[in-house]
Amino acid sequence: MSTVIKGGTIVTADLTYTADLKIEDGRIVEIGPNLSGNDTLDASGCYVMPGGIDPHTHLEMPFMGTYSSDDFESGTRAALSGGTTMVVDFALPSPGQSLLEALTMWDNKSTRANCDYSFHMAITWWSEQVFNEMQAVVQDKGINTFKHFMAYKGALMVDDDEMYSSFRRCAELGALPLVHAENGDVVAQLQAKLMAEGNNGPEAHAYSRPPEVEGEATNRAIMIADMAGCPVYIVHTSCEQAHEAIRRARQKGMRVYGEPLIQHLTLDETEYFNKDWDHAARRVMSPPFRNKQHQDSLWAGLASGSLQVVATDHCAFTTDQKRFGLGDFTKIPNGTGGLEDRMPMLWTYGINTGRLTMNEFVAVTSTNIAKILNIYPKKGAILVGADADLVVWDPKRAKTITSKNQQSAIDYNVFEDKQVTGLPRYTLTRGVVAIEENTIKTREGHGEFVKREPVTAVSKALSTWKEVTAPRKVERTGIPASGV
Ligand code: DUC
Ligand code: ZN
Ligand code: ZN
Ligand code: ZN
Repeated sequence: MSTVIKGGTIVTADLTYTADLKIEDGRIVEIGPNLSGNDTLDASGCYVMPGGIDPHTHLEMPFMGTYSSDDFESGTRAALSGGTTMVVDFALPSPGQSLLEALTMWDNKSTRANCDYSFHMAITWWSEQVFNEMQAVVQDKGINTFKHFMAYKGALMVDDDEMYSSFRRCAELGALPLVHAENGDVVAQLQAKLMAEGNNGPEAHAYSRPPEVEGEATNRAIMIADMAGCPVYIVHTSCEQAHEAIRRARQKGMRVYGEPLIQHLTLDETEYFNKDWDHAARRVMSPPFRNKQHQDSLWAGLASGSLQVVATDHCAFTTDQKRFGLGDFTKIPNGTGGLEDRMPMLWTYGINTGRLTMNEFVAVTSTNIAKILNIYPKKGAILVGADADLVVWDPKRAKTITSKNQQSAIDYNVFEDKQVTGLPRYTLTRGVVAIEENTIKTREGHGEFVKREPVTAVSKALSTWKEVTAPRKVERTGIPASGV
């Protein structure tokens, strides 16, 4: 059985050209003119692109006294309907829990996935057991990324001692540390102060997490990574201060990556000043939305390459769940959805405005992260032999985003009423059509776990270079006999 995608324009991270594309057994087998096969998908007037990869989701995650409401079935269905064909979710051991035990829990949940997926492993505590299990996670389980929370004090947060230990272990194992960069100690004090002053509404959430707490933590994570001799990936980069730290580090030759979210690119802090409590609380996430100056900085980073990936941090809570925080903003479950809307929103606000080129769009939604995660060209590529995870993108298809027609399980959408132009005509997961315009053909359980090999370090970080080029111990000729 073969499928041919016919009459489209292929767009990759570096090329735009006209060709047909033939698929067999879930893979691309031929690219060229006038191909034929058993089935034909009409791509005339469309762009054929690598399916999106969202490297930052929290599906069915226990968090802040509840569980995020999209599971691997509804979450990956939402992903496919918006042109995303792979997600990377966070396996989150509770402090004290074995990493491998947590991974089994995530393995069990993910059996329902409609598209391929992988996991990042979170380091939420430190011990000899964690040190040892990290090796099994990388070498036996095919996970080459470890997430660290510098915020959520008293819950998920790790301190600098734990982070430095884990980063050094990542360096040994060829793994990439990921960081949620916010200074959790400062956030905790600001939260207490705001509550004591009677400022308990969702707007206080934004005041408790100013850009400075993110900028400080981003700088700290980058410096600690450099001292540990590993690269570092900063998740949900939302502000100029964090972007500046990443930019500066990259300019010095450090392998530092930054990931803005589609929410931060397109929604701003005024959402928290909405008179309607539910409206504001539904948009509570960390880091919070920022002002236009920060948004412009993120767009500029995507265009210039100082920021590499657009993700969602999809962590969807219903309105009822958000209401846990009535009277105390610190109890509003943090998180927003976006899996279904990331690609159409980025196309509308990036391509249709002229901020990004189509090749940049493919790079930041798919190819760059495939390379960072070491799964390129299986994913993120249109090449013979690559998985046929593809989106046939109709730049003229338009809709108004509304929760009434969404795949996500929650009862609202943070992009409600936004007009988008640019939507999938078809989404294919390993050659199988999962979405055909408005028809959902997803198959529960079709998704497979994608193993990721460790990366051999090709260079040491700057501070490590210094260490090896300077003398380790100075042979002294003059040593005073004793102190006074
Ligand atoms: N931020 C959120 O808003 N939700 C999940 C975790 C996170 O860091
Ligand atoms: Zn986070
Ligand atoms: Zn509203
Ligand atoms: Zn997250």
